[in-house]
Parts: sequence; C-alpha cells; structure tokens
Amino acid sequence: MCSWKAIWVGYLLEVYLIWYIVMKYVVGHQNPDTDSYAAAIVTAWYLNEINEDQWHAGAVFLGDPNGETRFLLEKVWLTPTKPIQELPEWSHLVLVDHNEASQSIPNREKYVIDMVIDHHKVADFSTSAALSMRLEPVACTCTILAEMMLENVVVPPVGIAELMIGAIISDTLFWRSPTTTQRDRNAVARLNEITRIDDLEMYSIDMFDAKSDLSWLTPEQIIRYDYKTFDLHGNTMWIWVFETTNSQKLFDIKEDLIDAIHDVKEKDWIKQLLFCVVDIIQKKNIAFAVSESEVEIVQWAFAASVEDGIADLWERVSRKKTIVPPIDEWFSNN
Ligand SMILES: [Mn+2]
Repeated sequence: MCSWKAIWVGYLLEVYLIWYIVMKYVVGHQNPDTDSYAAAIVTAWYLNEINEDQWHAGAVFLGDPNGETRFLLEKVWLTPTKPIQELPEWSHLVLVDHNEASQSIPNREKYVIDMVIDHHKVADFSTSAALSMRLEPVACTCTILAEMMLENVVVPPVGIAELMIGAIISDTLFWRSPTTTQRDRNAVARLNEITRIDDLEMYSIDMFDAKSDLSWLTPEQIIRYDYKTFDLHGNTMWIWVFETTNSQKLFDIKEDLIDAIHDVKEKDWIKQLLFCVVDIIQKKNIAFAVSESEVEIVQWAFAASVEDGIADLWERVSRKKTIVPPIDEWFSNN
C-alpha cells in the first residue's frame, strides 16, 4: 500500500527539483550600474510575462546598487537584494548588459548560458550549446528590451517602464553621450506614454545628483564606483569611471584620490588603471594616470598631455565609444 507520507515526500521532492531545474537567473555585470541592475529586473519580468517556456526567471546581482540606482529603485518601490557571486553549478543564466568573462559572474563555465541581451563589443564569448543572443548597437540594454516588448506586443507596467527610462537616461547621460541613438530616444518617448513623467530633464538631474553624492563615499569607494576590466590584445586594462554633475568636488580631494589609486593598485595587483572623472553637465573627462605606463598610454592613445598625474581627455565621456577604442588601438600597435 502506498502511504500518504511517501506521496507527500515525493511531491515535495518533485516541487523542489522542478523549481531547481526550471529556474533561470538573469544577471548583469560585476559592480552593476543602473542599466545592469534595471535590465536584470526588467528582463526577468519580461521573460515571465511572455512565458515562452516553463522557466521561471529571477534577477540576481553581482554587487550592491550605486547611489543613482538606489534612487531609481526607491522611485518604483523596490528594495535591493543581497548580491551574489555564485550560483548552483549548471544553473541557467541570462546575461544582460555585458558579455565579457572578465565582467561576468566568476567561473562562468560552470553555468549554462541560455541568452545574452547586450549592447557592448563582443570579446571572448563561446558556449557549448545554442543560445539566444540579442546584441544591438544602441546606448542601453533597456532600449533593446523596450524594442523586444514592442515586437511582442507586451506592455510593461508603470514601475518596469520607469526602470527602463531611468536606465536609458543613465547610459545616455540624458542624450549627452555619443552612444545615444534615435532608438534610445524613441524608447523613452514610448515608455513615457506609460509613466507620464512631466519633466524628464529634471528627473535626470535628480538621478545624476543622487549619483554625485560623495558624502557617504570614501576615496577608495569613489574610484571603485564604476569599475570595468578589459582584455585588450592580451593586456588587462582597468578603466574606472566616476560620473558626476560636480567634478570640482573631486578635484578638491585630488591628493586623496591619487593615494587611493596607488593603494588599490597595490592591493589588487593592478598594473594599468585609468580613472576617469566624467562631468555630465560640462561633458568633460579628466583622467588620472599615476604610473609611467599609464601616462604613456594616455599620451599615445589620446594625444593628451599629463600633468601631476592628471590628463584632460576632453569630450570623451563614453567608455565604450571614445575611451576604450583608442586604448585598444594603442595596445594592438604595441
Ligand atoms: Mn548598459
């Protein structure tokens, strides 16, 4: 005779196994910025909404949200979850806003990648099975997501639409970044029919001010605020950016920042690091190059002069479009 207890245990096991097997994790890059954070949440919502397969999607994050992202999350009544650095082996992943291994979840080969939605250059991507890839040369992952929703006649609720608008404002520096395309502008215009934010300019300034708030950051946290690592022709280059509406505040503590850069480089075995202060309002990039090899890179890649460890990189406010490519080019010739 079959006991109820056995049936119950069997049922629980099955529920547990099915849950484990059908869970898909959506994840952005390390040290997530607003787009990475928002795109993970939005993609998880979207995948559950279209429900093409029987998977359940959930967003996970490789770091805490920054001040700007926190501001946006509060606007839509979301609380950040605890960051992760690891998932059960063979977990199924959807990567958003990145594809390079150096920016992704550690030991990525342990997992199964089902899908990539991204707007960056492709560096080192390979998988053992077929997958969906949606890569578009627009300014923001959330622009791609907004287009996917349009194609599939999915209308996002207000909170999801607002997250996408916030991410697009952030990645385009509200149209100041050279990465901006008409598609990004169209996406915001369409999404704002749902959110009906009266003054997007004001909204963007509030967001950027939240990002520029230094009061709760140490010099080390400032330089680590938005870090990314790049493998360029076999060389590892750390290119870190701090976007602000008030760059003067950073130059007031210039010496502390330079000390912090030296400390961090020693602590993390970093050979070449470029720390860029991007003034969003003035559309200017002032970079810190504190070692001989960094000075050389800045001089040759950007034809810029370096004085006391600081170089004026002019209007180069986009890491993707105007900072990384000249350095990449330099490495390819050296
Ligand atoms: Mn992005």
